[in-house]
Amino acid sequence: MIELPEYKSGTKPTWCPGCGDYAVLNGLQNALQTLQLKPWTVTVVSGIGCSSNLPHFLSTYGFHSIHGRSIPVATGIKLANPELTVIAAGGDGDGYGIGAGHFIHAMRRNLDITYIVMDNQIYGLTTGQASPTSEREMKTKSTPEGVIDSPVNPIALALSAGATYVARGFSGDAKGIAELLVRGIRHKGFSLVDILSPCVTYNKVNTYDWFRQRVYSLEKEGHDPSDLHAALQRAVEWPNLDQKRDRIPLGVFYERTDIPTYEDLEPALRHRPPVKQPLGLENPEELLEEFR
Ligand SMILES: Cc1ncc(C[n+]2csc(CCOP(=O)(O)OP(=O)(O)O)c2C)c(N)n1
Ligand code: SF4
Ligand SMILES: [Mg+2]
Repeated sequence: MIELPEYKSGTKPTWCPGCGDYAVLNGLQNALQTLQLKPWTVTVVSGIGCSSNLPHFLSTYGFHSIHGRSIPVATGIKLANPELTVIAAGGDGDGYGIGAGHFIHAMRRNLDITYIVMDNQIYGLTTGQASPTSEREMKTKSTPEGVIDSPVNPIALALSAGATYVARGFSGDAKGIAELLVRGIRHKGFSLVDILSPCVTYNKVNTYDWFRQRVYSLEKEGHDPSDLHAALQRAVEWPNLDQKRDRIPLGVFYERTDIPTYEDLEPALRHRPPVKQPLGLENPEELLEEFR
């Protein structure tokens, strides 16, 4: 039995007190423990941002990559060793802005990875500029007269791009996050778990209270996650062009289990994954020496 503390690294998070990302870390550690995944069989890959510091606080393998590039690195790791549980994690700026192209293509490939986006609708690390999910009219350091772009709708984007597990959590509910992550990590195929994770320092609009007044449970309303059309209808409830802010669905929008993964279809993996193949170098130590 692996106990919860075994998923924690010795490094304490440096997030601001009250940051939503604490609940995501907590939810992920609980999910890994529920699944009894051995820390050395899990790799968590991030980009750059406050949220992307997450791998440092876990005892699993981790890779703190560069801005917007968690998905390509996660893809490489998964294809080199498909036996690993690969989780990508980061922020809304990282995943839905600079990394948006990678995000879309990983979904249409149905790679078997879980992508956690800590969506605070702001650039936290760089001290409060508008992000791709900032709402219209929001005043930020980079938009002193208010945002004029429409926000990205990550759930609708994921559903249309081919993700086979699409869910939304909220940092006001760490238990709910853990449940969504257990299901997402178990799911064979691309899982997006977008988590509304308030930035208490730079986003004074989308606060815990703001969300608490608007969120509701898809499950309690009898939503059927196997129904793509119903999922799309729920997805466009928020955010939407009319700026209706009354109802924000939480939970599993969609799950489909009969689509093959990229790894299932990739001819190069039919024989043996790269990690199990000989390096083809006479003296690998000599090569490694160059990087020491
Ligand atoms: C190529 C590149 N462009 C810009 C930056 C500066 N930068 C670092 S983090 C960040 C945005 C972070 O926002 P988000 O991904 O939402 O993460 P958060 O800090 O809100 O968790 C930016 C623009 C960078 N590091 N690299
Ligand atoms: S700046 Fe915002 S996102 Fe970053 S740690 Fe503080 S509360 Fe969290
Ligand atoms: Mg952000």
